[in-house]
Amino acid sequence: MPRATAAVVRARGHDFGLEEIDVDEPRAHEVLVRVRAAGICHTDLSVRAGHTPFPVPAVLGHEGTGTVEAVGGAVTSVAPGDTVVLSFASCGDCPACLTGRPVRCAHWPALNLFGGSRLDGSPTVRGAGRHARAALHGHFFGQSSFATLALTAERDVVPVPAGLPPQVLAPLGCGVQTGVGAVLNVLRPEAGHTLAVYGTGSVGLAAVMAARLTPATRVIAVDPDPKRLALARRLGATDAVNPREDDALDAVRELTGGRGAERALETSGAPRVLRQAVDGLAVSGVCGVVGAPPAGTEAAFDVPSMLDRGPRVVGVNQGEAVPRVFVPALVELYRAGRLPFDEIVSVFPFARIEEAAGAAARGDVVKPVLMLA
Ligand code: CXF
Ligand code: ZN
Repeated sequence: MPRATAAVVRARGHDFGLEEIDVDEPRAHEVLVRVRAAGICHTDLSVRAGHTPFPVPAVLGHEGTGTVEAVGGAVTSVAPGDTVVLSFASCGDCPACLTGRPVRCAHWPALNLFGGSRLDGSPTVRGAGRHARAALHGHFFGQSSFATLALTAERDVVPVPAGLPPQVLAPLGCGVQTGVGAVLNVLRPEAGHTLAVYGTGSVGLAAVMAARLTPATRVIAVDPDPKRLALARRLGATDAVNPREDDALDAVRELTGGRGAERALETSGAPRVLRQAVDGLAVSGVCGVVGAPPAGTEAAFDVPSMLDRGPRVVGVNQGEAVPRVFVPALVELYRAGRLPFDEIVSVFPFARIEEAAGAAARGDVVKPVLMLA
């Protein structure tokens, strides 16, 4: 069994600890990837804190890039040595997968979140040394990329050109795909529209960058951190609103001549902000919801104004992207200088994963990326 070094969360709320683990050999349709870089996403920290359910002890990590180390006997689209980006898992066989919506895969929760194993229940990772006999959960988003080796299904890796900075490729498969896809695949602002982006973490800033590729004429970034607002402006926001200084709802209405924003994206996960985002919509506006609060969180809406104004509130997962189509497009747009993802990345050595997680939680960095090799 291949041996790897992994960041293991032994119990809810505990630190990541580097440990040796064993990773299963690839089955027929699987790929073993030597991970070079892995992004930390809010969902990793939410699972670690116990806010998003996943069995522990576990190897988390659900964004990454690396080189194919070995492939199963039926794999045809990648070969050892190829550079790949890791993305979420989908079954490929259900009606949603067969109609090009892998994010809506019938097995999405089991494959990506709650399972901790392959769909058939078999583990993909095992503890080594003194943890050899204890259970270890992996296959997080079909990958568990906080390890020097990740075992994934062939359909969940995206071949990309060699030679690009791994720290830029690493976050494409979740955070970046989520923000850019929300704008380009779902909200699709039209000429003259205003897009209001609530929260300027990696998803919000990726959305702001993507808005520059659309005919939206006004892009309003809303965030309490002045440094983030300055970065949002550099990446394409035409206006910045600090809710600590101004009422965000009033500000959005004022900036849009009283109409409200035709499109909004809520990335903070705070129900109060979601309410604001919906209240700040123009008539027939659309609000995408990507911010993920703890399981069970509810939000309130003004019901009569739903009838008067016809807002649409749309949950968006992974930018509703098909990774094998969308990630290569993201790579091309980065190479052309049209989506400068490098501007939101800060790199950390793998061994400093706790420091990286702390910096992200404090908001000191936007997208921490761990360098594993
Ligand atoms: C997650 C957010 C929480 C629900 C599953 C998808 N997206 C990215 O990490
Ligand atoms: Zn994520």
